[in-house]
Amino acid sequence: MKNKKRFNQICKDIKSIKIQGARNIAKAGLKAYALNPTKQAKTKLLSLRLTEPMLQHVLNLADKQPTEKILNHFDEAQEKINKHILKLIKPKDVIFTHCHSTNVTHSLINAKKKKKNFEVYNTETRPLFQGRKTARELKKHNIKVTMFIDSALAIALEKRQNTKKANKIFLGADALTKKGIINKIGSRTIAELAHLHKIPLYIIADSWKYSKTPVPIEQRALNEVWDRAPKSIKIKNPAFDFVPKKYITKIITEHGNLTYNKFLEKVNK
Ligand code: RUB
Repeated sequence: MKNKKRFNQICKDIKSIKIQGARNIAKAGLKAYALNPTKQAKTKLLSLRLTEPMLQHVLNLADKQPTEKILNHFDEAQEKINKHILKLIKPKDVIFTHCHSTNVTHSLINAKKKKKNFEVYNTETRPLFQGRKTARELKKHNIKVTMFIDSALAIALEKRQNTKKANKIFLGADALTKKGIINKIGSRTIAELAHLHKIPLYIIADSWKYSKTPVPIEQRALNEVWDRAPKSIKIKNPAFDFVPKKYITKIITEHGNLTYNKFLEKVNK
């Protein structure tokens, strides 16, 4: 009963975004599955966040491998990613990011610890404000952060209204597919603007997010956008958006800093 209660609490925390981001969701899902290793539990966990192939990957592995071994992968992959990011960051870089991605924040924190001199611009990420989590975490590690409201995206990327020009964009990913990546809503707009202003867009992600099958886009509760909105007003709350590979300069995974097509060759071997 105690395990069931803990399992249900983890499910609740994943659904409510208390636990958020692909890696945290996959790790928490794995923990929950260890408490309740049944077919129904797996189905329930996979129904919580639809756009999470890494969770699926990890739950499938859980039937074959010890939890410890699966968990080790996350840190090993992150360490390799960190090394590539360290080479990529140049003095005085202004790096733009969106939402909260552990693959992104961990690599930035590592670069700061290795004395890289850069600053970060980020967006608050409505409706659930995961950008605040990013800003807090980076600031805690003495990284200079400037946060913008989502609608100020163009100002955050260009040199206007006393801002600098962001010269690199780092986005995480929930899903990596044959045609491109899926990440937090807003990512497509960021990618299109990056293309327009010739700002390189880097996707920083663990390769376990790759999916050979189509990945659905999660639609979230409407009250996250407007609580008790008039019934006559239609609201949409898509959690994620698709970014075509043509907008991606490079993807940085544990396999290296690669063009998207080279990455696909690696994962499809
Ligand atoms: C989080 C989000 C993150 C990816 C990658 O969305 O879009 O960029 O999940 O995260 P949400 P990580 O807040 O809706 O879960 O790098 O931590 O795996």
